[in-house]
Amino acid sequence: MSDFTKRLTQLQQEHRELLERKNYAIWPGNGIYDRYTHPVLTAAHVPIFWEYDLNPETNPFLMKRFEINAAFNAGAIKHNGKYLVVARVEGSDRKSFFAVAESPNGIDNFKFWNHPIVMPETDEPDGNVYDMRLTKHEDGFIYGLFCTERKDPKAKPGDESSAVAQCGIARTTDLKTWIRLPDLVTPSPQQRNVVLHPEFVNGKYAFYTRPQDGFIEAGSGGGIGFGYSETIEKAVIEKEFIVDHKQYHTVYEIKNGQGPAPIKTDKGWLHLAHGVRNTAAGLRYVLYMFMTDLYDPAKVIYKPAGYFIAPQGEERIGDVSNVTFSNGWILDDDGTVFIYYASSDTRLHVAKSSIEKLLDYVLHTPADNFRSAASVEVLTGLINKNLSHAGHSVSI
Ligand code: M1P
Repeated sequence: MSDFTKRLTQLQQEHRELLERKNYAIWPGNGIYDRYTHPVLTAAHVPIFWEYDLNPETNPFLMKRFEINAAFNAGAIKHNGKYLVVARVEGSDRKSFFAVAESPNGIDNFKFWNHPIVMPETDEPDGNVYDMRLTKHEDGFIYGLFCTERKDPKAKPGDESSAVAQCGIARTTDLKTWIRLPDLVTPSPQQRNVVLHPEFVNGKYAFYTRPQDGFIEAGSGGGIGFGYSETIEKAVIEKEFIVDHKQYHTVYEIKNGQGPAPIKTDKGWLHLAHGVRNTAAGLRYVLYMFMTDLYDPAKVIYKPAGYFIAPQGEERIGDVSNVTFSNGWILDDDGTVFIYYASSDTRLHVAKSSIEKLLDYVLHTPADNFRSAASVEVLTGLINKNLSHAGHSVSI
């Protein structure tokens, strides 16, 4: 047997084993959600025929011809009974693109479709595209809003890293064929983490935005914004206002951004977002939750203190370490919620919860009171309640 055939056989076997690997919930967990033993998607999940030319005549050494570096930040949706994620797949050339992977159960056996998404461009070609948020809108379409990044035309000569980030918009009904619409226009110099609200609000399309002054820094942008557009075919937000501010000495001190589209419950809209703070070791990205009013999705009514998911163990390490980021979750028919979160810009994981648990978490976790003494007061209340065995008989 030739080396080509031997290596290919081994690669195919390892790939099959990876895709068929079972994922197990890690117990006892924190009661809010279960993490799982394995990531659901990694660079190694892409089909072998994406990376290798499989013709021994043109690739006698069976070399990788198109290396994939990472598969992470994914939008998510349940479609035709399948759990689909639209991952940010990044090649070794640093370019990201979108690709759909599907699973029969939402927690393992994720398999990429044969072809990545061919995303049409506007008149201004995209330099890089990433972080798609999927919204099944009441107008009947599935929208994908994502970041489109282009070299900053005002960059000084020699500056090859300044870029301008804006919100690209595309729509589809099957996740295969996409119609690209003009990029969102807002009053802010740059935008990232823009998400379409699933319902019309005051008869208009409503967007969560993340106004920012520069490519990395949110600056005076101030937090997660909100704005309306009369139309989606040429979406323009005239006025943005901040619904969830970045704030001193919190996990969202430097910047924050809406995660996936919010989930509607009878108590209000559940939101998942990421918050960023600075440390001596660089930026740290964690996830947090809040709830907005059912009739005014721009009004925050509950917000637990601190993070909901922070990088743990191997999640802490990757291309951009100390990052958890989420732009996709799926509410299943039985109330289960699959939260897809990526770690350190490298791989995608799932955490499983339910509407019941998430509501309990958001409604009953103490809010941040912004001072150490106030935190100690909250903790003391909990300790005293437990020590007095108020209303229960569990041994301490
Ligand atoms: O590298 C961490 C994240 O940085 C960006 O998020 P934000 O705009 O909030 O800083 C995005 O590029 C995201 O993809 C990335 O995971």
